[in-house]
Amino acid sequence: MMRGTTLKNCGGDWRLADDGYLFFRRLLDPLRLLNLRREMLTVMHAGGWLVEGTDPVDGIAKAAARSTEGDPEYTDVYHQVYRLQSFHEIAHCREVLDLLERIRGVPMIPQPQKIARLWFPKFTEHTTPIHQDFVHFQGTWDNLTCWSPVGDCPRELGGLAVLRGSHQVNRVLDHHFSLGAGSLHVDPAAHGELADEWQTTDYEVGDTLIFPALTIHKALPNVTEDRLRISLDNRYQRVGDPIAEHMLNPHLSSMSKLSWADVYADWSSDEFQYYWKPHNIPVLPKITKYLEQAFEEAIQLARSGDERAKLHLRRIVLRDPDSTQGKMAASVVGRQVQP
Ligand SMILES: O=C(O)CCC(=O)C(=O)O
Ligand SMILES: [Fe+2]
Repeated sequence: MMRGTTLKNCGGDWRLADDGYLFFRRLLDPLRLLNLRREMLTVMHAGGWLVEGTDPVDGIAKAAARSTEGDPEYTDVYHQVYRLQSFHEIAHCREVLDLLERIRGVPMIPQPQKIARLWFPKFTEHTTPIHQDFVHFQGTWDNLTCWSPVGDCPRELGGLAVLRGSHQVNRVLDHHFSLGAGSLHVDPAAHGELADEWQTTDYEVGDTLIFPALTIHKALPNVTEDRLRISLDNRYQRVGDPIAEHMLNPHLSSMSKLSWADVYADWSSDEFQYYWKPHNIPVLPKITKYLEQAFEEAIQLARSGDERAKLHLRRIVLRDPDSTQGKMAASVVGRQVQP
């Protein structure tokens, strides 16, 4: 349970090795983020997600538009947001890169796959579950995730919480099926050595939380009445480290086709287009066992009547009916499924 402990503000103090995270207030320029917020929400407004007559920057969501990763209607709007030049450019800002290069002592590069989370209110069963990033983003354990809300993010809006010191398990823990972003969940209680020290804060615009790929973390539920939670989570690696192949692609492009050429179509500058190519980063095949195991678990759980697993399988049937997983999911939940 959340003990109400607060993230320590790092200032210049390097605590990564002890705590498994660093937290900086106002690392990013708040004005730049607020401009990005307006741009992103203007796209969401055009996609029908916001209450008519409200200012897009307030992020007031229409209940009927609720969707999440895995839903085709989420990907449709998300991929429009994903085309924004400013959304990609912010991952290259010097404040972050200089800091990460001081931490690692070598040149760092943002991975091509940038991520935004556009989280609807009161859709709490889809909250990002407890996990280690390695199962999703792979590459090396030293990759650093930078999570920043795009706008203020008080606890009730569902910011990130980290389990202090959890990176010291020094291995990838067993993850199991869960609803919520990534579909994978780890139970820290199953690993006795982990202290129950969850830490979070009321984030303000510009704040950034940084952690390596083994640190256990989760999102808090967005329990606000009607506000979208918008955040960025980008990953950085040493220029010489290998990258998992899927991180070279736009996020959620496996759910709905989206190429870098599509992403770049309306950009006014090519400075950050295909910026990783000259570095010839070694590419590793994607490790598929984590998600394959979660799918198997979802099938077993759905067969024994688990509603969350059934919901997960229905999404797959809707999204991808002719794939191997889609057919197997349909054999459990049927083909005629309501979104
Ligand atoms: O923002 C979220 O809900 C998930 C973010 C996350 O897990 C991450 O940044 O690694
Ligand atoms: Fe994560």
